[in-house]
Amino acid sequence: MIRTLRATRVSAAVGLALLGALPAFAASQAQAQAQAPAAAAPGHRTAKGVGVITEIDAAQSMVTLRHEPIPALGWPTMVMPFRVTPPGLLTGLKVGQKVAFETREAEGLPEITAIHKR
Ligand SMILES: [Cu+2]
Repeated sequence: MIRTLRATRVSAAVGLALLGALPAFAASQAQAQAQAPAAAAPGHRTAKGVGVITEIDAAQSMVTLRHEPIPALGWPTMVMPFRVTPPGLLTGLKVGQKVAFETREAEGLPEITAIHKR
């Protein structure tokens, strides 16, 4: 009986501690969302990758990359097209260049939200 009471007190204390931490957590989440690109949808994963440009379609704001594995998204090495947002990110890039990029899951094709020569 004594043990049970103690356990109850401990879990109550943990619960209170978690409640106390919540406002700070919520604030940091709000800050992170405020700093994200305007179109960022909650729940869409983002990740960084490295690859080589195999095709650029500036008219469609598309780039095709042979990218290295991206463990955060569970992607192996592959060649795949990305939508580029904003399209101006493609300026100055050429087929054959090695690039570092940031990608975000989206409806349809994943989007590249940052890309530059390595
Ligand atoms: Cu891929």
